[in-house]
Amino acid sequence: MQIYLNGELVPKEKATVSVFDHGFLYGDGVFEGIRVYNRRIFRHDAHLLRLYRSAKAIMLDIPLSMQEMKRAVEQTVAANKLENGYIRLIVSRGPGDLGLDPRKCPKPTVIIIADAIKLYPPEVYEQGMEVITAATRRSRPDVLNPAIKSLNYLNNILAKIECIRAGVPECVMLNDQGLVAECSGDNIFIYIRDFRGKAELRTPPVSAGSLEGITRDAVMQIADELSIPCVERDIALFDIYAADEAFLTGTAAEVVPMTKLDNREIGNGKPGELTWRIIQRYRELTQSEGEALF
Ligand code: PXG
Repeated sequence: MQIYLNGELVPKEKATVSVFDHGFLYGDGVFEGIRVYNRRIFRHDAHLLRLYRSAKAIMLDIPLSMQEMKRAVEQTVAANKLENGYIRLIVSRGPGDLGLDPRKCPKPTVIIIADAIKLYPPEVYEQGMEVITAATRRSRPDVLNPAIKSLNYLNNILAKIECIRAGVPECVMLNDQGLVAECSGDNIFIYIRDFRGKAELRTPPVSAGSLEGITRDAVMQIADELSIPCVERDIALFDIYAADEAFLTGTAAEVVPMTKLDNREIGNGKPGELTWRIIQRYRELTQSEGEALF
Protein backbone atom coordinates (compact mmCIF):
# COMPACT_ATOMS: atom_id res chain seq x y z
CA MET A 1 0.00 0.00 0.00
CA GLN A 2 1.20 3.46 -0.97
CA ILE A 3 0.37 6.39 1.28
CA TYR A 4 0.56 10.01 0.22
CA LEU A 5 2.62 11.88 2.81
CA ASN A 6 3.56 15.52 2.26
CA GLY A 7 3.83 15.31 -1.51
CA GLU A 8 5.28 11.82 -1.83
CA LEU A 9 3.90 8.32 -2.17
CA VAL A 10 5.57 6.13 0.42
CA PRO A 11 5.04 2.51 1.51
CA LYS A 12 2.74 2.05 4.51
CA GLU A 13 5.65 1.11 6.81
CA LYS A 14 7.42 4.38 6.02
CA ALA A 15 4.31 6.54 6.36
CA THR A 16 5.03 7.96 9.80
CA VAL A 17 4.59 11.38 11.39
CA SER A 18 6.40 13.14 14.22
CA VAL A 19 5.33 12.71 17.85
CA PHE A 20 5.47 16.52 17.92
CA ASP A 21 2.75 16.77 15.27
CA HIS A 22 -0.06 18.85 16.76
CA GLY A 23 -2.58 16.54 15.09
CA PHE A 24 -1.30 13.93 17.54
CA LEU A 25 -0.59 16.21 20.51
CA TYR A 26 -3.81 18.23 20.41
CA GLY A 27 -6.15 16.85 17.76
CA ASP A 28 -5.32 20.02 15.85
CA GLY A 29 -6.26 19.35 12.25
CA VAL A 30 -9.06 18.38 9.89
CA PHE A 31 -10.01 15.31 7.90
CA GLU A 32 -12.32 13.79 5.30
CA GLY A 33 -13.66 10.32 4.63
CA ILE A 34 -14.46 9.71 0.95
CA ARG A 35 -15.64 6.64 -0.98
CA VAL A 36 -14.35 5.12 -4.19
CA TYR A 37 -16.91 3.14 -6.19
CA ASN A 38 -15.90 1.43 -9.42
CA ARG A 39 -12.69 3.48 -9.71
CA ARG A 40 -14.76 6.68 -9.32
CA ILE A 41 -14.42 9.08 -6.41
CA PHE A 42 -17.91 9.92 -5.14
CA ARG A 43 -18.60 13.66 -4.70
CA HIS A 44 -14.91 14.49 -4.60
CA ASP A 45 -15.42 18.25 -5.00
CA ALA A 46 -17.98 18.42 -2.19
CA HIS A 47 -15.61 16.62 0.20
CA LEU A 48 -12.74 18.94 -0.73
CA LEU A 49 -14.92 22.00 -0.27
CA ARG A 50 -15.87 20.81 3.21
CA LEU A 51 -12.21 20.04 4.03
CA TYR A 52 -11.05 23.50 2.98
CA ARG A 53 -13.90 25.14 4.90
CA SER A 54 -13.06 23.16 8.04
CA ALA A 55 -9.40 24.15 7.62
CA LYS A 56 -10.37 27.80 7.23
CA ALA A 57 -12.48 27.62 10.39
CA ILE A 58 -9.41 26.59 12.40
CA MET A 59 -7.12 28.98 10.45
CA LEU A 60 -5.10 26.15 8.97
CA ASP A 61 -3.56 26.95 5.59
CA ILE A 62 -3.53 23.83 3.48
CA PRO A 63 -0.29 23.94 1.47
CA LEU A 64 -1.99 22.71 -1.72
CA SER A 65 -4.68 24.36 -3.83
CA MET A 66 -7.96 22.46 -4.07
CA GLN A 67 -7.04 21.41 -7.62
CA GLU A 68 -3.63 20.13 -6.46
CA MET A 69 -5.30 18.25 -3.61
CA LYS A 70 -7.78 16.72 -6.03
CA ARG A 71 -4.97 15.45 -8.21
CA ALA A 72 -3.05 14.14 -5.18
CA VAL A 73 -6.11 12.14 -4.06
CA GLU A 74 -6.64 10.75 -7.58
CA GLN A 75 -2.97 9.87 -7.84
CA THR A 76 -3.09 8.00 -4.51
CA VAL A 77 -6.20 6.03 -5.51
CA ALA A 78 -4.67 5.14 -8.89
CA ALA A 79 -1.29 4.18 -7.37
CA ASN A 80 -3.10 1.69 -5.11
CA LYS A 81 -5.38 0.50 -7.92
CA LEU A 82 -8.21 0.95 -5.46
CA GLU A 83 -11.40 0.09 -7.34
CA ASN A 84 -13.73 0.23 -4.36
CA GLY A 85 -12.80 1.55 -0.95
CA TYR A 86 -12.23 4.41 1.32
CA ILE A 87 -10.05 7.50 1.22
CA ARG A 88 -8.97 9.14 4.44
CA LEU A 89 -7.61 12.61 3.89
CA ILE A 90 -5.91 14.28 6.86
CA VAL A 91 -4.38 17.71 7.19
CA SER A 92 -2.89 18.36 10.60
CA ARG A 93 -1.25 21.51 11.97
CA GLY A 94 2.07 19.70 11.58
CA PRO A 95 5.07 19.29 13.89
CA GLY A 96 5.68 22.05 16.44
CA ASP A 97 6.76 22.30 20.06
CA LEU A 98 4.99 21.17 23.23
CA GLY A 99 2.84 24.30 23.50
CA LEU A 100 -0.56 24.95 21.94
CA ASP A 101 0.69 27.81 19.75
CA PRO A 102 -0.05 26.85 16.13
CA ARG A 103 2.48 29.44 14.93
CA LYS A 104 5.18 27.00 16.05
CA CYS A 105 3.96 24.57 13.38
CA PRO A 106 5.24 26.00 10.08
CA LYS A 107 4.45 22.98 7.92
CA PRO A 108 1.04 21.25 7.99
CA THR A 109 1.11 17.48 7.51
CA VAL A 110 -0.90 16.20 4.54
CA ILE A 111 -1.82 12.51 4.47
CA ILE A 112 -3.95 10.57 2.00
CA ILE A 113 -4.76 6.94 2.74
CA ALA A 114 -6.64 4.83 0.17
CA ASP A 115 -7.71 1.58 1.78
CA ALA A 116 -10.43 -1.06 1.95
CA ILE A 117 -13.61 -0.08 3.76
CA LYS A 118 -15.21 -1.72 6.74
CA LEU A 119 -18.96 -1.83 6.22
CA TYR A 120 -21.96 -2.67 8.36
CA PRO A 121 -23.13 -6.25 7.84
CA PRO A 122 -25.73 -6.66 5.03
CA GLU A 123 -28.46 -7.68 7.56
CA VAL A 124 -28.49 -4.10 8.85
CA TYR A 125 -29.75 -2.90 5.46
CA GLU A 126 -32.38 -5.64 5.22
CA GLN A 127 -33.65 -5.72 8.79
CA GLY A 128 -32.74 -2.23 9.94
CA MET A 129 -30.49 -0.98 12.69
CA GLU A 130 -31.21 -0.74 16.37
CA VAL A 131 -29.80 2.36 18.06
CA ILE A 132 -29.85 4.05 21.45
CA THR A 133 -29.88 7.65 22.59
CA ALA A 134 -26.45 8.47 23.97
CA ALA A 135 -26.17 10.26 27.32
CA THR A 136 -23.17 12.14 25.93
CA ARG A 137 -24.44 15.41 24.46
CA ARG A 138 -23.13 16.76 21.17
CA SER A 139 -20.56 19.57 21.52
CA ARG A 140 -22.23 22.96 21.51
CA PRO A 141 -21.56 24.87 18.27
CA ASP A 142 -20.13 27.78 20.26
CA VAL A 143 -17.69 25.44 22.06
CA LEU A 144 -16.44 23.26 19.22
CA ASN A 145 -18.69 23.43 16.19
CA PRO A 146 -19.58 19.91 14.97
CA ALA A 147 -19.76 21.38 11.45
CA ILE A 148 -15.94 21.46 11.54
CA LYS A 149 -14.69 18.00 10.60
CA SER A 150 -11.75 18.26 12.96
CA LEU A 151 -9.35 15.66 14.34
CA ASN A 152 -10.98 16.24 17.70
CA TYR A 153 -13.55 13.42 17.75
CA LEU A 154 -13.58 12.60 21.46
CA ASN A 155 -17.18 13.77 21.85
CA ASN A 156 -18.22 11.25 19.18
CA ILE A 157 -15.97 8.54 20.61
CA LEU A 158 -17.55 8.88 24.06
CA ALA A 159 -20.93 8.33 22.41
CA LYS A 160 -19.51 5.39 20.44
CA ILE A 161 -18.33 3.81 23.70
CA GLU A 162 -21.91 4.01 24.94
CA CYS A 163 -23.06 2.23 21.75
CA ILE A 164 -20.50 -0.52 22.22
CA ARG A 165 -21.53 -1.04 25.84
CA ALA A 166 -25.19 -1.21 24.78
CA GLY A 167 -24.38 -3.65 21.96
CA VAL A 168 -25.64 -1.43 19.12
CA PRO A 169 -23.72 0.03 16.16
CA GLU A 170 -24.86 3.67 16.39
CA CYS A 171 -26.61 6.17 18.63
CA VAL A 172 -28.64 9.34 18.45
CA MET A 173 -26.88 12.34 19.97
CA LEU A 174 -28.81 15.27 21.41
CA ASN A 175 -27.54 18.83 21.58
CA ASP A 176 -27.40 20.92 24.75
CA GLN A 177 -31.08 21.82 24.28
CA GLY A 178 -32.11 18.19 24.16
CA LEU A 179 -32.89 18.26 20.43
CA VAL A 180 -31.57 15.65 18.05
CA ALA A 181 -28.27 16.68 16.45
CA GLU A 182 -27.05 13.58 14.58
CA CYS A 183 -25.42 10.21 15.30
CA SER A 184 -21.84 9.54 16.40
CA GLY A 185 -20.67 9.27 12.77
CA ASP A 186 -23.82 9.63 10.66
CA ASN A 187 -26.62 12.08 10.00
CA ILE A 188 -30.26 11.24 10.68
CA PHE A 189 -33.55 11.59 8.78
CA ILE A 190 -37.13 10.80 9.74
CA TYR A 191 -40.18 10.41 7.53
CA ILE A 192 -43.36 11.57 9.16
CA ARG A 193 -46.97 12.18 8.19
CA ASP A 194 -48.87 15.23 9.44
CA PHE A 195 -52.52 15.28 10.60
CA ARG A 196 -53.73 15.75 7.02
CA GLY A 197 -51.75 12.80 5.70
CA LYS A 198 -49.02 14.83 3.99
CA ALA A 199 -45.65 13.19 4.56
CA GLU A 200 -42.21 14.80 4.64
CA LEU A 201 -38.61 13.94 5.29
CA ARG A 202 -36.96 15.84 8.10
CA THR A 203 -33.36 16.21 9.14
CA PRO A 204 -31.98 18.50 11.83
CA PRO A 205 -30.38 21.74 10.59
CA VAL A 206 -26.58 21.92 10.83
CA SER A 207 -27.11 24.62 13.49
CA ALA A 208 -28.56 21.90 15.79
CA GLY A 209 -25.00 20.55 16.05
CA SER A 210 -24.44 18.28 13.10
CA LEU A 211 -21.96 17.81 10.32
CA GLU A 212 -23.10 18.95 6.89
CA GLY A 213 -22.94 15.41 5.54
CA ILE A 214 -22.22 14.76 1.89
CA THR A 215 -24.55 11.74 2.01
CA ARG A 216 -27.16 13.92 3.75
CA ASP A 217 -26.90 16.35 0.87
CA ALA A 218 -27.20 13.55 -1.72
CA VAL A 219 -30.35 12.29 0.06
CA MET A 220 -31.84 15.79 0.00
CA GLN A 221 -31.14 15.87 -3.73
CA ILE A 222 -32.76 12.43 -4.19
CA ALA A 223 -35.83 13.57 -2.23
CA ASP A 224 -36.10 16.52 -4.59
CA GLU A 225 -35.85 14.24 -7.64
CA LEU A 226 -38.51 11.92 -6.21
CA SER A 227 -40.73 14.92 -5.33
CA ILE A 228 -40.68 14.06 -1.64
CA PRO A 229 -40.80 17.16 0.55
CA CYS A 230 -37.64 17.35 2.66
CA VAL A 231 -37.01 19.98 5.30
CA GLU A 232 -34.27 20.90 7.73
CA ARG A 233 -36.16 21.21 10.97
CA ASP A 234 -35.59 20.62 14.67
CA ILE A 235 -36.30 17.03 15.69
CA ALA A 236 -37.00 15.89 19.24
CA LEU A 237 -36.77 12.28 20.42
CA PHE A 238 -40.57 12.23 20.37
CA ASP A 239 -40.50 12.83 16.61
CA ILE A 240 -38.30 9.78 16.07
CA TYR A 241 -40.45 7.60 18.34
CA ALA A 242 -43.52 8.78 16.43
CA ALA A 243 -41.98 8.67 12.93
CA ASP A 244 -43.16 6.28 10.21
CA GLU A 245 -39.61 5.68 9.05
CA ALA A 246 -36.11 6.75 10.02
CA PHE A 247 -32.67 6.25 8.54
CA LEU A 248 -29.03 7.21 8.97
CA THR A 249 -26.71 8.56 6.31
CA GLY A 250 -22.94 8.61 6.05
CA THR A 251 -20.10 7.99 3.63
CA ALA A 252 -19.33 4.55 5.08
CA ALA A 253 -22.90 3.64 6.10
CA GLU A 254 -24.56 5.06 2.95
CA VAL A 255 -28.29 4.94 3.83
CA VAL A 256 -29.22 2.63 6.72
CA PRO A 257 -32.77 2.02 7.94
CA MET A 258 -33.16 2.71 11.65
CA THR A 259 -35.90 0.49 13.03
CA LYS A 260 -35.51 0.66 16.79
CA LEU A 261 -34.53 3.46 19.14
CA ASP A 262 -34.12 2.91 22.90
CA ASN A 263 -35.84 -0.45 22.57
CA ARG A 264 -38.88 1.09 20.91
CA GLU A 265 -39.92 0.18 17.39
CA ILE A 266 -39.96 2.96 14.81
CA GLY A 267 -42.99 2.66 12.51
CA ASN A 268 -43.76 -1.03 12.16
CA GLY A 269 -40.22 -1.98 13.19
CA LYS A 270 -39.17 -2.83 9.63
CA PRO A 271 -37.28 -0.76 7.04
CA GLY A 272 -39.84 1.50 5.37
CA GLU A 273 -40.77 1.68 1.72
CA LEU A 274 -39.50 5.21 1.22
CA THR A 275 -36.20 4.34 2.90
CA TRP A 276 -35.85 1.50 0.38
CA ARG A 277 -36.42 3.81 -2.57
CA ILE A 278 -33.77 6.18 -1.26
CA ILE A 279 -31.28 3.37 -0.63
CA GLN A 280 -31.73 2.15 -4.19
CA ARG A 281 -31.43 5.58 -5.77
CA TYR A 282 -28.36 6.34 -3.65
CA ARG A 283 -26.72 3.13 -4.85
CA GLU A 284 -27.43 4.11 -8.44
CA LEU A 285 -25.83 7.49 -7.87
CA THR A 286 -22.68 6.03 -6.33
CA GLN A 287 -22.28 3.68 -9.28
CA SER A 288 -22.81 6.31 -11.95
CA GLU A 289 -21.33 9.61 -10.78
CA GLY A 290 -17.75 10.75 -11.36
CA GLU A 291 -15.12 9.66 -13.86
CA ALA A 292 -13.18 6.40 -13.76
CA LEU A 293 -9.59 7.08 -12.66
CA PHE A 294 -7.74 4.20 -14.29
N1 PXG B 1 -21.76 13.05 11.26
C1 PXG B 1 -20.52 12.83 11.70
C2 PXG B 1 -20.18 13.23 13.08
C3 PXG B 1 -19.58 12.25 10.86
O1 PXG B 1 -18.34 12.04 11.28
C4 PXG B 1 -21.27 12.11 9.13
C5 PXG B 1 -22.15 12.71 10.01
C6 PXG B 1 -21.74 11.77 7.76
O2 PXG B 1 -21.16 12.66 6.80
P1 PXG B 1 -20.83 12.19 5.32
O3 PXG B 1 -20.24 13.38 4.68
O4 PXG B 1 -19.88 11.04 5.42
O5 PXG B 1 -22.13 11.81 4.72
C7 PXG B 1 -19.95 11.86 9.55
C8 PXG B 1 -19.00 11.20 8.63
C9 PXG B 1 -14.82 7.03 10.08
C10 PXG B 1 -15.73 7.74 9.17
O6 PXG B 1 -13.73 6.71 9.64
C11 PXG B 1 -16.45 8.82 9.64
C12 PXG B 1 -17.30 9.49 8.78
C13 PXG B 1 -17.44 9.08 7.50
C14 PXG B 1 -16.72 8.00 7.04
C15 PXG B 1 -15.86 7.29 7.90
O7 PXG B 1 -15.19 6.77 11.20
N2 PXG B 1 -17.97 10.52 9.30
